[in-house]
Amino acid sequence: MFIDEVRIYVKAGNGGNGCLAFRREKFVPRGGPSGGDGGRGGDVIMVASEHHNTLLHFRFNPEHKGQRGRHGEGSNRTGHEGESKEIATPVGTMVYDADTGELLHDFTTAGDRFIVAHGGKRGRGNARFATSTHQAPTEHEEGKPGDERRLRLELKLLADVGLVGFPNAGKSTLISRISAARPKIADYPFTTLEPNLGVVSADDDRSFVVADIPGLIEGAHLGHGLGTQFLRHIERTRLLAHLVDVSEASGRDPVEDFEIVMTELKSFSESLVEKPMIVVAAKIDAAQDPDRIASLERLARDRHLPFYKISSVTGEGLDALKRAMAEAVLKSPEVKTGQTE
Ligand SMILES: Nc1nc2c(ncn2[C@@H]2O[C@H](COP(=O)(O)OP(=O)(O)OP(=O)(O)O)[C@@H](O)[C@H]2O)c(=O)[nH]1
Ligand SMILES: [Mg+2]
Repeated sequence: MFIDEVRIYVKAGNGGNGCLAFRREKFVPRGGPSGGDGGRGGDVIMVASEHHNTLLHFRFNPEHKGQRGRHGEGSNRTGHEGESKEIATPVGTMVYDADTGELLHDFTTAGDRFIVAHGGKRGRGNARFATSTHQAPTEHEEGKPGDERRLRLELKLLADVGLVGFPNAGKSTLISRISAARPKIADYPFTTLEPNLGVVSADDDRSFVVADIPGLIEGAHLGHGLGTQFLRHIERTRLLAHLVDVSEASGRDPVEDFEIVMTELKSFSESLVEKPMIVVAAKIDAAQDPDRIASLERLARDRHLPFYKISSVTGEGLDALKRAMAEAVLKSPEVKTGQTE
Protein backbone atom coordinates (compact mmCIF):
# COMPACT_ATOMS: atom_id res chain seq x y z
CA MET A 1 0.00 0.00 0.00
CA PHE A 2 1.39 3.36 -0.96
CA ILE A 3 1.41 5.95 1.70
CA ASP A 4 2.27 9.57 1.88
CA GLU A 5 2.23 11.15 5.28
CA VAL A 6 2.29 14.58 6.93
CA ARG A 7 1.65 16.05 10.35
CA ILE A 8 -0.35 19.21 10.81
CA TYR A 9 -1.56 21.33 13.69
CA VAL A 10 -5.10 22.63 13.85
CA LYS A 11 -6.60 25.11 16.29
CA ALA A 12 -10.22 26.18 16.25
CA GLY A 13 -11.13 29.71 17.26
CA ASN A 14 -11.81 30.48 20.91
CA GLY A 15 -15.32 31.49 21.87
CA GLY A 16 -15.85 35.17 22.62
CA ASN A 17 -16.47 36.24 26.21
CA GLY A 18 -19.89 37.24 27.46
CA CYS A 19 -20.14 40.87 28.50
CA LEU A 20 -20.99 42.38 31.87
CA ALA A 21 -23.00 45.57 31.37
CA PHE A 22 -26.05 47.41 32.63
CA ARG A 23 -28.30 49.63 30.68
CA ARG A 24 -27.76 53.30 31.41
CA GLU A 25 -30.34 55.47 29.86
CA LYS A 26 -31.52 58.93 30.59
CA PHE A 27 -34.77 58.88 32.60
CA VAL A 28 -34.56 55.13 33.16
CA PRO A 29 -33.33 54.93 36.71
CA ARG A 30 -32.50 51.27 36.95
CA GLY A 31 -31.66 49.73 33.65
CA GLY A 32 -31.40 45.98 33.66
CA PRO A 33 -28.41 43.85 32.70
CA SER A 34 -27.44 44.25 29.06
CA GLY A 35 -24.22 42.33 28.50
CA GLY A 36 -24.38 40.41 25.20
CA ASP A 37 -23.07 36.93 24.53
CA GLY A 38 -19.77 36.28 22.85
CA GLY A 39 -19.59 34.71 19.40
CA ARG A 40 -18.72 31.08 18.81
CA GLY A 41 -15.18 30.32 17.63
CA GLY A 42 -14.67 29.15 14.06
CA ASP A 43 -14.14 25.43 13.34
CA VAL A 44 -11.37 23.89 11.32
CA ILE A 45 -12.97 21.72 8.65
CA MET A 46 -11.26 19.38 6.24
CA VAL A 47 -12.87 18.88 2.84
CA ALA A 48 -11.99 16.12 0.39
CA SER A 49 -11.05 17.56 -2.98
CA GLU A 50 -10.54 15.99 -6.39
CA HIS A 51 -8.08 18.67 -7.32
CA HIS A 52 -5.42 17.50 -4.91
CA ASN A 53 -3.52 14.22 -5.36
CA THR A 54 -0.83 14.64 -2.77
CA LEU A 55 -0.31 15.95 0.75
CA LEU A 56 2.52 18.11 -0.49
CA HIS A 57 0.68 21.38 0.10
CA PHE A 58 0.52 20.60 3.83
CA ARG A 59 4.28 20.38 4.09
CA PHE A 60 4.56 24.05 3.31
CA ASN A 61 1.53 24.96 5.34
CA PRO A 62 1.24 22.80 8.45
CA GLU A 63 -0.86 25.11 10.69
CA HIS A 64 -4.53 25.88 10.30
CA LYS A 65 -6.57 28.03 12.60
CA GLY A 66 -10.21 28.99 12.88
CA GLN A 67 -11.00 32.60 13.72
CA ARG A 68 -11.89 33.50 17.30
CA GLY A 69 -15.40 34.63 18.20
CA ARG A 70 -15.70 38.31 19.13
CA HIS A 71 -16.61 39.27 22.65
CA GLY A 72 -20.15 40.29 23.50
CA GLU A 73 -20.84 43.98 24.08
CA GLY A 74 -23.19 46.18 26.04
CA SER A 75 -26.71 46.93 24.82
CA ASN A 76 -27.16 43.20 24.36
CA ARG A 77 -24.89 43.08 21.34
CA THR A 78 -23.77 39.57 20.56
CA GLY A 79 -20.19 39.14 19.36
CA HIS A 80 -19.63 37.93 15.80
CA GLU A 81 -18.98 34.27 15.24
CA GLY A 82 -15.46 33.36 14.23
CA GLU A 83 -15.04 32.28 10.62
CA SER A 84 -14.39 28.61 10.06
CA LYS A 85 -11.28 27.54 8.23
CA GLU A 86 -11.67 25.01 5.43
CA ILE A 87 -8.73 22.96 4.29
CA ALA A 88 -8.71 20.86 1.16
CA THR A 89 -7.26 17.38 1.21
CA PRO A 90 -7.13 14.64 -1.42
CA VAL A 91 -9.74 11.90 -1.53
CA GLY A 92 -8.11 8.92 0.17
CA THR A 93 -6.74 10.87 3.13
CA MET A 94 -6.99 9.22 6.51
CA VAL A 95 -6.91 11.55 9.50
CA TYR A 96 -5.38 10.37 12.75
CA ASP A 97 -4.96 12.07 16.08
CA ALA A 98 -1.18 12.28 16.18
CA ASP A 99 -1.06 11.95 19.96
CA THR A 100 -3.44 9.05 20.55
CA GLY A 101 -3.14 7.35 17.17
CA GLU A 102 -6.94 7.21 16.89
CA LEU A 103 -8.39 7.22 13.39
CA LEU A 104 -10.71 10.22 13.25
CA HIS A 105 -11.88 10.13 9.67
CA ASP A 106 -11.34 8.47 6.32
CA PHE A 107 -12.11 10.68 3.32
CA THR A 108 -13.58 8.47 0.63
CA THR A 109 -15.57 10.79 -1.62
CA ALA A 110 -14.99 14.24 -3.01
CA GLY A 111 -16.86 16.92 -1.12
CA ASP A 112 -16.80 14.90 2.10
CA ARG A 113 -16.44 17.27 5.09
CA PHE A 114 -15.22 16.62 8.59
CA ILE A 115 -14.69 19.01 11.48
CA VAL A 116 -11.24 18.30 12.88
CA ALA A 117 -11.36 21.03 15.53
CA HIS A 118 -14.54 22.46 17.00
CA GLY A 119 -14.73 26.16 17.69
CA GLY A 120 -14.94 27.21 21.36
CA LYS A 121 -18.37 27.83 22.87
CA ARG A 122 -19.38 31.43 23.37
CA GLY A 123 -19.59 32.87 26.86
CA ARG A 124 -22.97 34.16 27.95
CA GLY A 125 -23.39 37.82 28.86
CA ASN A 126 -24.89 38.87 32.17
CA ALA A 127 -28.27 39.63 30.54
CA ARG A 128 -28.74 35.89 30.36
CA PHE A 129 -28.58 35.43 34.06
CA ALA A 130 -31.43 37.73 35.02
CA THR A 131 -34.42 36.19 36.76
CA SER A 132 -37.34 37.73 38.63
CA THR A 133 -35.48 37.41 41.90
CA HIS A 134 -32.06 38.19 40.57
CA GLN A 135 -32.41 41.32 38.55
CA ALA A 136 -28.93 42.71 38.57
CA PRO A 137 -26.75 39.71 37.82
CA THR A 138 -23.05 40.22 37.50
CA GLU A 139 -22.38 36.66 36.34
CA HIS A 140 -21.02 36.36 32.85
CA GLU A 141 -18.94 33.69 31.22
CA GLU A 142 -15.70 33.55 29.37
CA GLY A 143 -15.69 31.90 25.97
CA LYS A 144 -14.30 28.39 25.84
CA PRO A 145 -11.06 27.70 24.05
CA GLY A 146 -11.35 26.06 20.63
CA ASP A 147 -10.06 22.50 20.11
CA GLU A 148 -6.40 22.21 19.51
CA ARG A 149 -4.99 19.09 17.93
CA ARG A 150 -2.06 17.59 16.23
CA LEU A 151 -3.07 15.41 13.31
CA ARG A 152 -1.30 12.88 11.21
CA LEU A 153 -2.60 12.61 7.67
CA GLU A 154 -2.00 9.54 5.61
CA LEU A 155 -2.73 9.21 1.94
CA LYS A 156 -2.95 5.90 0.19
CA LEU A 157 -1.30 6.83 -3.02
CA LEU A 158 -1.23 5.30 -6.37
CA ALA A 159 2.05 5.87 -8.06
CA ASP A 160 2.34 7.47 -11.48
CA VAL A 161 5.79 6.13 -12.31
CA GLY A 162 7.26 2.74 -11.42
CA LEU A 163 11.03 2.22 -11.25
CA VAL A 164 12.06 -1.20 -12.47
CA GLY A 165 15.41 -2.86 -12.99
CA PHE A 166 17.94 -5.26 -11.59
CA PRO A 167 18.81 -5.18 -7.92
CA ASN A 168 21.54 -2.63 -7.23
CA ALA A 169 20.73 -0.67 -10.41
CA GLY A 170 20.34 2.53 -8.40
CA LYS A 171 16.54 2.80 -8.17
CA SER A 172 16.45 3.81 -4.53
CA THR A 173 19.31 6.23 -5.00
CA LEU A 174 17.40 7.87 -7.85
CA ILE A 175 14.18 8.30 -5.87
CA SER A 176 16.17 9.76 -2.99
CA ARG A 177 17.62 12.36 -5.37
CA ILE A 178 14.39 13.46 -7.00
CA SER A 179 11.97 13.27 -4.05
CA ALA A 180 11.90 13.55 -0.28
CA ALA A 181 11.84 9.76 0.06
CA ARG A 182 14.80 8.37 2.00
CA PRO A 183 14.86 4.64 1.33
CA LYS A 184 17.71 2.40 2.37
CA ILE A 185 20.52 2.36 -0.16
CA ALA A 186 23.37 -0.12 -0.13
CA ASP A 187 25.90 -1.72 -2.39
CA TYR A 188 24.32 -5.15 -2.46
CA PRO A 189 21.29 -6.64 -4.19
CA PHE A 190 17.83 -6.72 -2.60
CA THR A 191 18.29 -3.73 -0.36
CA THR A 192 14.74 -2.67 -1.04
CA LEU A 193 12.22 -5.17 0.31
CA GLU A 194 9.08 -3.05 0.13
CA PRO A 195 7.97 -0.33 -2.24
CA ASN A 196 8.96 3.23 -1.39
CA LEU A 197 7.02 6.16 -2.63
CA GLY A 198 8.30 9.58 -3.41
CA VAL A 199 6.46 12.69 -4.48
CA VAL A 200 8.39 14.52 -7.17
CA SER A 201 7.64 18.16 -7.89
CA ALA A 202 8.35 19.09 -11.48
CA ASP A 203 9.31 22.66 -12.48
CA ASP A 204 5.90 24.19 -12.12
CA ASP A 205 3.07 23.21 -9.84
CA ARG A 206 2.85 19.71 -11.14
CA SER A 207 3.84 16.81 -9.00
CA PHE A 208 3.78 13.09 -9.53
CA VAL A 209 4.43 10.02 -7.48
CA VAL A 210 7.26 7.60 -8.12
CA ALA A 211 7.39 4.06 -6.72
CA ASP A 212 10.71 2.42 -6.05
CA ILE A 213 10.31 -1.33 -5.82
CA PRO A 214 12.60 -4.31 -5.23
CA GLY A 215 14.88 -5.43 -8.04
CA LEU A 216 14.16 -8.22 -10.51
CA ILE A 217 16.50 -11.02 -11.51
CA GLU A 218 16.29 -13.80 -14.05
CA GLY A 219 13.71 -16.35 -12.96
CA ALA A 220 11.96 -13.92 -10.61
CA HIS A 221 8.61 -15.20 -11.89
CA LEU A 222 9.70 -18.63 -10.61
CA GLY A 223 10.31 -17.15 -7.20
CA HIS A 224 13.99 -16.34 -7.61
CA GLY A 225 15.22 -13.35 -5.67
CA LEU A 226 12.23 -11.60 -4.17
CA GLY A 227 9.86 -12.98 -6.79
CA THR A 228 7.50 -10.76 -8.73
CA GLN A 229 4.56 -10.30 -6.36
CA PHE A 230 5.54 -6.73 -5.59
CA LEU A 231 5.01 -5.85 -9.26
CA ARG A 232 1.31 -5.49 -8.48
CA HIS A 233 2.24 -2.20 -6.84
CA ILE A 234 3.14 -0.75 -10.22
CA GLU A 235 0.31 -2.25 -12.23
CA ARG A 236 -1.58 1.02 -12.12
CA THR A 237 1.30 3.33 -12.85
CA ARG A 238 1.13 5.33 -16.06
CA LEU A 239 4.76 4.91 -16.88
CA LEU A 240 7.73 2.71 -16.15
CA ALA A 241 11.27 3.99 -15.86
CA HIS A 242 13.54 1.06 -16.57
CA LEU A 243 16.92 1.57 -14.92
CA VAL A 244 19.87 -0.28 -16.36
CA ASP A 245 23.23 -0.17 -14.57
CA VAL A 246 25.75 0.68 -17.31
CA SER A 247 28.77 0.80 -15.01
CA GLU A 248 31.40 -1.91 -15.28
CA ALA A 249 30.79 -2.78 -11.66
CA SER A 250 27.61 -4.68 -12.48
CA GLY A 251 29.66 -7.34 -14.26
CA ARG A 252 26.77 -7.90 -16.66
CA ASP A 253 25.79 -6.67 -20.07
CA PRO A 254 23.30 -3.75 -20.08
CA VAL A 255 21.36 -5.01 -23.09
CA GLU A 256 21.03 -8.46 -21.56
CA ASP A 257 19.90 -6.95 -18.26
CA PHE A 258 17.25 -5.01 -20.09
CA GLU A 259 15.91 -8.09 -21.88
CA ILE A 260 15.86 -10.17 -18.71
CA VAL A 261 13.83 -7.59 -16.83
CA MET A 262 11.42 -7.28 -19.77
CA THR A 263 10.90 -11.03 -19.78
CA GLU A 264 10.13 -11.01 -16.07
CA LEU A 265 7.71 -8.08 -16.43
CA LYS A 266 5.97 -9.86 -19.26
CA SER A 267 5.59 -13.11 -17.40
CA PHE A 268 3.92 -11.20 -14.59
CA SER A 269 1.55 -9.30 -16.83
CA GLU A 270 1.34 -8.38 -20.47
CA SER A 271 0.01 -4.97 -19.53
CA LEU A 272 3.25 -4.09 -17.78
CA VAL A 273 5.37 -4.36 -20.91
CA GLU A 274 2.78 -2.43 -22.87
CA LYS A 275 3.05 0.57 -20.59
CA PRO A 276 4.91 3.62 -21.80
CA MET A 277 8.54 3.14 -20.79
CA ILE A 278 11.59 5.33 -20.45
CA VAL A 279 14.95 3.58 -20.67
CA VAL A 280 17.44 4.99 -18.19
CA ALA A 281 21.17 4.31 -18.35
CA ALA A 282 22.17 4.58 -14.69
CA LYS A 283 25.55 5.24 -13.04
CA ILE A 284 27.09 6.84 -16.12
CA ASP A 285 29.75 8.39 -13.87
CA ALA A 286 31.13 4.88 -13.35
CA ALA A 287 30.89 3.70 -16.97
CA GLN A 288 34.38 3.77 -18.54
CA ASP A 289 33.38 1.97 -21.70
CA PRO A 290 31.10 4.18 -23.84
CA ASP A 291 29.99 1.13 -25.82
CA ARG A 292 28.00 -0.11 -22.85
CA ILE A 293 25.90 3.05 -22.99
CA ALA A 294 25.74 3.13 -26.80
CA SER A 295 24.45 -0.41 -27.10
CA LEU A 296 21.64 0.31 -24.68
CA GLU A 297 20.82 3.51 -26.51
CA ARG A 298 20.60 1.60 -29.80
CA LEU A 299 18.25 -0.92 -28.27
CA ALA A 300 16.02 1.86 -26.96
CA ARG A 301 15.97 3.48 -30.38
CA ASP A 302 15.05 0.18 -32.07
CA ARG A 303 12.14 -0.18 -29.69
CA HIS A 304 11.11 3.46 -30.06
CA LEU A 305 11.58 4.10 -26.38
CA PRO A 306 12.88 7.40 -24.99
CA PHE A 307 16.41 7.12 -23.61
CA TYR A 308 18.07 9.07 -20.79
CA LYS A 309 21.47 8.90 -19.15
CA ILE A 310 21.85 9.70 -15.49
CA SER A 311 24.18 9.68 -12.57
CA SER A 312 22.55 9.94 -9.19
CA VAL A 313 26.01 10.62 -7.78
CA THR A 314 26.92 13.68 -9.86
CA GLY A 315 23.31 14.65 -10.59
CA GLU A 316 23.91 14.58 -14.34
CA GLY A 317 20.74 14.07 -16.37
CA LEU A 318 18.39 14.08 -13.38
CA ASP A 319 16.53 17.27 -14.32
CA ALA A 320 16.00 16.10 -17.88
CA LEU A 321 14.72 12.74 -16.66
CA LYS A 322 12.38 14.40 -14.19
CA ARG A 323 10.94 16.58 -16.92
CA ALA A 324 10.53 13.63 -19.27
CA MET A 325 8.70 11.70 -16.56
CA ALA A 326 6.41 14.63 -15.80
CA GLU A 327 5.52 15.01 -19.46
CA ALA A 328 4.95 11.32 -20.03
CA VAL A 329 2.74 11.13 -16.93
CA LEU A 330 0.71 14.03 -18.17
CA LYS A 331 0.24 12.44 -21.58
CA SER A 332 -0.57 8.92 -20.43
CA PRO A 333 -4.10 8.14 -19.41
CA GLU A 334 -4.88 7.08 -15.89
CA VAL A 335 -4.95 3.31 -15.52
CA LYS A 336 -8.29 2.28 -14.11
CA THR A 337 -8.16 -1.47 -14.13
CA GLY A 338 -6.22 -4.10 -12.31
CA GLN A 339 -5.92 -2.23 -9.06
CA THR A 340 -4.67 -4.30 -6.18
CA GLU A 341 -3.59 -3.02 -2.83
N1 LIG B 1 28.73 5.42 -9.13
C1 LIG B 1 27.41 5.41 -8.92
N2 LIG B 1 26.89 4.60 -7.98
C2 LIG B 1 25.54 4.64 -7.79
C3 LIG B 1 24.69 5.47 -8.56
N3 LIG B 1 23.43 5.27 -8.15
C4 LIG B 1 23.48 4.34 -7.17
N4 LIG B 1 24.75 3.95 -6.94
C5 LIG B 1 25.21 2.96 -5.97
O1 LIG B 1 24.69 1.70 -6.34
C6 LIG B 1 24.37 0.93 -5.17
C7 LIG B 1 22.96 0.41 -5.23
O2 LIG B 1 22.08 1.51 -5.17
P1 LIG B 1 20.56 1.35 -4.74
O3 LIG B 1 19.92 2.65 -5.00
O4 LIG B 1 20.43 0.75 -3.38
O5 LIG B 1 20.06 0.29 -5.80
P2 LIG B 1 18.61 -0.36 -5.97
O6 LIG B 1 18.33 -0.45 -7.43
O7 LIG B 1 17.63 0.36 -5.16
O8 LIG B 1 18.87 -1.82 -5.40
P3 LIG B 1 17.81 -2.86 -4.74
O9 LIG B 1 17.03 -2.13 -3.72
O10 LIG B 1 18.70 -3.88 -4.14
O11 LIG B 1 17.00 -3.40 -5.86
C8 LIG B 1 24.67 1.82 -3.98
O12 LIG B 1 25.94 1.53 -3.47
C9 LIG B 1 24.64 3.21 -4.59
O13 LIG B 1 25.46 4.12 -3.87
C10 LIG B 1 25.29 6.32 -9.54
O14 LIG B 1 24.65 7.09 -10.25
N5 LIG B 1 26.65 6.24 -9.68
MG1 LIG C 1 16.54 -0.22 -3.62
